[in-house]
Amino acid sequence: MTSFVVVANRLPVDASPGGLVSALQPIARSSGGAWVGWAGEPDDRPEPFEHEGVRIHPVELSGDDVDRYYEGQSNSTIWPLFHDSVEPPVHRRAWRVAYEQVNRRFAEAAAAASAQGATVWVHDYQLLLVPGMLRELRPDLRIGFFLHIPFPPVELFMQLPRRAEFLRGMLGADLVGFQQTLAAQNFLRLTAQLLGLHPEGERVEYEGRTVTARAFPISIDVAEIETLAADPAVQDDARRLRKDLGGDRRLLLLGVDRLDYTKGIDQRIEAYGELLADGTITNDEAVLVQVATPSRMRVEQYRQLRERVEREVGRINGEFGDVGRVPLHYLFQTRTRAELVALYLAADIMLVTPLRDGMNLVAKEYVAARRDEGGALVLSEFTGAHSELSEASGGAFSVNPYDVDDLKRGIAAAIAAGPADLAGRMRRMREQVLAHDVDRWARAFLETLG
Ligand code: ADQ
Repeated sequence: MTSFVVVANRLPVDASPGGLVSALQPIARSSGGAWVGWAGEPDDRPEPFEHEGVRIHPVELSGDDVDRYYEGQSNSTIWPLFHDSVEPPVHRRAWRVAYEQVNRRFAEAAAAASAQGATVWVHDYQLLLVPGMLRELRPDLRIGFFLHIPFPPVELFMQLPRRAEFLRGMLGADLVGFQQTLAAQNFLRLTAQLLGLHPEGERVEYEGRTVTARAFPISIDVAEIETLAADPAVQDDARRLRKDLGGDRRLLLLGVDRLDYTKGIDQRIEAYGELLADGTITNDEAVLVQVATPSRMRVEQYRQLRERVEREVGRINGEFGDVGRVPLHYLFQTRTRAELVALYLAADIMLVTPLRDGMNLVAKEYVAARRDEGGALVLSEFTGAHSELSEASGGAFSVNPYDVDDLKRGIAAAIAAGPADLAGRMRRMREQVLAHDVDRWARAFLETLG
């Protein structure tokens, strides 16, 4: 039993990319803690084991659990609803039942792994009920909860069947963390509207305890990215990439995302196609590389997105490409960290244009990689990263991804900007990212919880 326990849907043991694991692995390691999570394969429960200095407690999910709790309630109900319903959420009673059963399993595993008075940090939308269940099992624990995705406005949350139970689940924590202040405010407002509580400032009394709701904007392991960016082999790769894509004369635009309908990938590609069609850019001058890591491919909406994107890529290359030179390279692949950093170094313009995103770590990784103060970031208003990289620093080219004309305007502005302007923007964004890395984020959360 340990005095610090992370509880998250996934264990930090495989190479599957995703914000959560890349953010938390270094912290659990440096504090010698335990991690409760699913190993990622159905019907598989290895015994607890040690991995890179972290005690791992696997939770078993059956094939049905994966269908209902993970792909169903988590990724087809809560995920779209919390992202402004950019795809319609699907509601199924059987999914809710499985979600509750699986959340109880996680809570029991966390209770068993925690020493008396331990600090337990529960993560994300798959485990909204865990703080409340864990509180019942172990009132001695200090419980923190962090939501990595947006928390929706009151009127959207109200659509969720059994909404009060989800809210009570979150209120089981002593500290509820969000990416943005607006999300914390939505949550507090909801405790009044749905449960008749009386929030004051960022606190609310619930069942004789004080629950605090506050924004803790997540960040990245800056040192990891900077080290890779300084590596001569990575820099060689970046030069080779540019050469392969047609030399320095060609402007390189880049997108890096999980293939997810919240990321605005199809809107981005549409805007790029229109820039080619109206002659703002030509196939000789510009090339877009879109790396999309496969994600949730068993969920229907994700399969449809993949088809839409692939059709549009084919159309644009067919229409504007030439033999041996196409305007759009689409890689439906997962790349290593070093390969991503080489792409970041090679890219003149990074396109981060989600319809809604809790934070978006790719934007911060790009900025951290640009020690040369080169490059430009085109960034959606609807990302958490926008407050730091655009509102606070004026560094990014801000766009509304729902408006193709505005996307085109933002990209064109980044293309037209002079080198001194770009270097100034990058310098301001770098100051922000370098001063707020993921260690500081975790320390701030845990000190507040402490
Ligand atoms: P995600 O939705 O997964 O995270 P993001 O924050 O961009 O989004 O993190 C993705 C991570 O995966 C990044 O570290 C990125 O480098 C990596 N990645 C993306 N594409 C890749 C590829 N093709 N190959 C390899 N790696 C790739 C969720 C929320 C976000 C929030 C994070 C952290 O949706 O809003 O920022 O959690 O809280």
